[in-house]
Amino acid sequence: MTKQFVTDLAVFGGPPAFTEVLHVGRPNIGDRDRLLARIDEMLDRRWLTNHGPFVAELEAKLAAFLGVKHVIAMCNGTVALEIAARALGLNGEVIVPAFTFVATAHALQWQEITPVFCDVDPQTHLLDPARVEAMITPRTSGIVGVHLWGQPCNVDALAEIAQRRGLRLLYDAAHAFACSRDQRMIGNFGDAEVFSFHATKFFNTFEGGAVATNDDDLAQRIRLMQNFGFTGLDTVVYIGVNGKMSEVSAAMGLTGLEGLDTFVAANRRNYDCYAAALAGVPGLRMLRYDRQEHQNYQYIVLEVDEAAGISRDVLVRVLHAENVRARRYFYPGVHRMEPYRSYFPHAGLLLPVTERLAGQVLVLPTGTAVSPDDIAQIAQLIAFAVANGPAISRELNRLEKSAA
Ligand code: T4K
Repeated sequence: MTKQFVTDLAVFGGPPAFTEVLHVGRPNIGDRDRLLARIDEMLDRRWLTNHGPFVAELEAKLAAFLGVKHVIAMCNGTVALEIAARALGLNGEVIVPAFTFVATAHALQWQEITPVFCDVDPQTHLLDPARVEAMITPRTSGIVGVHLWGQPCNVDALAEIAQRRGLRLLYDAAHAFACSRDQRMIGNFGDAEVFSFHATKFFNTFEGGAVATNDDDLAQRIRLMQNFGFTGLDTVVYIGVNGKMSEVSAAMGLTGLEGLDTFVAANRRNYDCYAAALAGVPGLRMLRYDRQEHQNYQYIVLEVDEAAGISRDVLVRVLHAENVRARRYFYPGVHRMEPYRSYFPHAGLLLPVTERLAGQVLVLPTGTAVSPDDIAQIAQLIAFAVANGPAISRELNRLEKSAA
């Protein structure tokens, strides 16, 4: 529905553009019949978890897909990060970006490893290797890079720093399943890489995750830690937790793998629609992916700067009222969340790019649940809001004052 006047916007009482809410991270489901057949098979087998045949099949298929020696399927990405960090012997301080999901830092702090927040590159939003070097102290044991939005970190520069300074290098690849760097799949870089297969991810196992590594010893330690440290029926040789993936999750994963091309195609189509429809809207920058690489195109990321004449937060308010649930990932920055805010109240001084991005970035709905028509409407709404930014902000202020 085209908006003619500012007062037509739902935020001012007009009818919302969408009757149903459009979400970021609507799960890709895949072939329902194939999934239900697998669940039937699993129930008939009465083998529901603890390294069942679906988990084994999924791990083998993931390893082949990524071209990596070991894939260890996990119950979620956060536990996978915790186990990988522990198996790598991370301790003291570890350098991480603050422009990420809070789990990246929590996985360390949970084990009393101090995350040291490092700023990111303004174009890619990825850890800036030059700044990483400056954050290293005698207590630093490693670096956790995040392949944010599915883009690969500067893996060469980070590997060089890690090697020269004797640090472990772990990647949080939660966003980067099915993405590549120089045609090499993410999963092959650093000491290990951790995927999330959460429902909101491009490829999901309801809840789930995995560690990928080419290091045999590390893979062995991770497997032990993931299963309480058991090596035999009654033998425990290591401290461990329960990080196992269940069979029903693996069934979802196997079904999702069969639908991967369809998911990518829908995301790429949506990405192209957004790029075309938003080109030329002042003050907006849409994050561009390298089309020469494998990409999952799962995140439609916009930066809204001063030239837009509307703040990111007002734009999000306008979109939410229209039932477009755009997200302010990763506002306000992990360093501004507890416990980090209390531990490091001045961290923001060293994170100017993170601070700016936390105030300017928004992520738009995509995936198989979003159609090109939806995108045309969302883009129209955004263009309308930008064209009328000052009037919208004035009217919102006026309403707030009169309500107070
Ligand atoms: N590292 C990074 C860089 C990550 O992004 C994440 C997870 C992790 C590590 C940790 O991995 P996991 O332990 O989660 O495997 C969501 C996800 O819960 C989280 O997995 C994800 N990152 C993060 C970026 O997004 P929230 O708090 O935004 O979730 P929520 O409930 O608001 O859902 C997001 C949107 O998805 C909503 O608009 C609703 C929609 N949704 C969600 C679910 C669960 C659906 O439509 N259907 C669903 O089933 O964190």
